[in-house]
Amino acid sequence: MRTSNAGIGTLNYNKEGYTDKQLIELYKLILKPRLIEEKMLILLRQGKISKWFSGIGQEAISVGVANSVNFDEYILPLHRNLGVFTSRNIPLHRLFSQWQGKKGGFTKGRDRSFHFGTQEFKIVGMISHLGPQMGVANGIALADLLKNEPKVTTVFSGDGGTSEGDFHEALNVAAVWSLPVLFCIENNGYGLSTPSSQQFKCENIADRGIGYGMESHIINGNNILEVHSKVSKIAQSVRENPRPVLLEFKTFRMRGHEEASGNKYVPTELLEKWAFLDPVTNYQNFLRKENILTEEMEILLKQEIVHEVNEHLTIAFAEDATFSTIEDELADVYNHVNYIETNHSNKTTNIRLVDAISNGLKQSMRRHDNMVIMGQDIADYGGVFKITEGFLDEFGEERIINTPICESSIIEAAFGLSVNGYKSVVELQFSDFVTSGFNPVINLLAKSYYRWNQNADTVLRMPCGADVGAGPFHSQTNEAWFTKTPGLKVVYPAFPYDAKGLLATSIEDTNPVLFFEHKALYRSIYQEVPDDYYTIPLGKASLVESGFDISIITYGAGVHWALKEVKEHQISADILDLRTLQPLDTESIYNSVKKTGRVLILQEDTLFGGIASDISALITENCFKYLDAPIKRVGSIETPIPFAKNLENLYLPKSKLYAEILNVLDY
Ligand SMILES: Cc1ncc(C[n+]2csc(CCOP(=O)(O)OP(=O)(O)O)c2C)c(N)n1
Repeated sequence: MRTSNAGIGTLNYNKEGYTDKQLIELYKLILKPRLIEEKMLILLRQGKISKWFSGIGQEAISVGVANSVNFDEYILPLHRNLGVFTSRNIPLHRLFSQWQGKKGGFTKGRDRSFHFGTQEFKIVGMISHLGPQMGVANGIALADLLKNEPKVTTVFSGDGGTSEGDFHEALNVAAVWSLPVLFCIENNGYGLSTPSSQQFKCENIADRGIGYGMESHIINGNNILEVHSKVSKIAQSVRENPRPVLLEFKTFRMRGHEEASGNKYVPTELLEKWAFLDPVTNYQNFLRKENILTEEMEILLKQEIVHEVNEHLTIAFAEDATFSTIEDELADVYNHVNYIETNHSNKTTNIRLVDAISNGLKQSMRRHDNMVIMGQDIADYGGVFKITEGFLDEFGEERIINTPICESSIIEAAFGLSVNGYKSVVELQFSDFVTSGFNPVINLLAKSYYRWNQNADTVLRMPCGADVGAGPFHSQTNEAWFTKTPGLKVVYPAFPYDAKGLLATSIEDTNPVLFFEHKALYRSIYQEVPDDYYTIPLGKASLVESGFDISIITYGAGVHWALKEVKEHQISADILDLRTLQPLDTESIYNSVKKTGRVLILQEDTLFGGIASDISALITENCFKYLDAPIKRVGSIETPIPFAKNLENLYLPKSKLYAEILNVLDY
């Protein structure tokens, strides 16, 4: 059955506790987005702006909520929340420029509509995927708790968005961690064309609060006074007693999903019924009936807003179209931080790769008070690889945070922490499980700096790799999923010394870094490692073996496989351990190729679409005339990773490596 929002009855305004001045102020605030929208709809028809997601009929929520919280508290709005932006007093010309893709906006023309954030106005805008907003809010709220600041973070979602896993993960995390977040769900009856009845089964979204152990409320979303008075009270109580609260606002979307899509699928009776409940005209009528708003005042208020809109539109239209250069665009993909290179004393200890990582992580925690580690089973248990063993005692449960099994939400929280001034390291239990958090890595962490100059100061630790008899879901080395995505850095050490120094640097670096740790190397590779804290720059390969006949370019376990063959068969080879894959040290690659003229690129991952292919292409493009033989790529066979030892051996390229080296040498 096609049912939609059950409705909210009538609008009864209760002005108790409000002065006339405050009531008028709220009217001005709710009128403004309505008048801006009316203007935008005209401009849209004239082809002067592109897409428009209308919030008409829902303004009482954006405006009521935004004015219930303080200006120094973060809000995370969605596509229909113009009232949030106007309530934060963003100069309108900046909004207009943003919508026209101009530099006076917030994304230098790189992202559209409300897809931006601004630290200046404490707003974190959405990515298209909707749901991640909620996990980000958790991270921001967690940072407030860590700073002991009594603040509340407010995040919006539509009813459709509550079907996303992000919603469920975020509510669960917020409840378990008692985070001061207001989850504001605007139940407007439809998600695009899908009515609520096809979106969720329970009667009210608020009913879901029980399942998460979370307080929830249903609020009449068309009644500005009800929204404002109730949310103000709840926000204050959350500041005093930090906890998440689920707020369901019953409302209706009066126009189509976006202007081009229309709303033919909405029954006319519904539109008529809700037109009677219009949040702006009803409030206006109430104020008029109470003699708080006179006709003259009304005209004056409207004139003022229309004048402001027109004035700011003129500014935005006068602004030049956005131009840029390739250099400028590339320069904004990463935050170019100048961390201090740190050297170490000569005191060393012979330790394993796993110890070096643990050691580096601990020293970084000591160095950065604003750093937390999050992961599954990392606190008392010390993590499945025991890398954080003992950390809880030294740093406490505030900074060593066990997480529920919800990779997406935790990666989103890492971004929120970064927005609110915290560094984080997230331990993925196995790198395979990053698939459950793929969206925020690719779309949130990687793109935010380019979009609105917001860095994602987090390191994702990725225990990876085969040769451990662990089968298809605990053996992958999935770096290629990330090296392809601008905005991410990818580090992949093969030795304890490198692992410790590169981890320290990755943590210093305020860009998102995926730090791959090969499980088969954890306890098999020893090295003298400095006891002190030290850093190693990213983007510098290491020539671990020097020779003349062939360049073997590799990383991770491949370095050790290559070393074994070269030593055993006394081959005169360069073995270049890339150490970081993004940024990639092309200079060292080309220097080695120019010296030997023969190249074998070895990766543990399946061959097709891996980084070996790109390195091969780069060498062809830049060093073709130095080559004495075709470039050979060596990788695993194109299957998932099998469990049984013999099958795994068949899968991995180790056993064929020597023959392939000979082929290149003999060409
Ligand atoms: C992950 C994802 N899937 C699909 C979409 C396309 N999409 C954009 S908005 C929307 C409907 C959202 O409905 P709701 O959350 O109820 O918010 P409303 O638009 O009604 O305010 C859809 C399906 C998207 N943006 N992201």
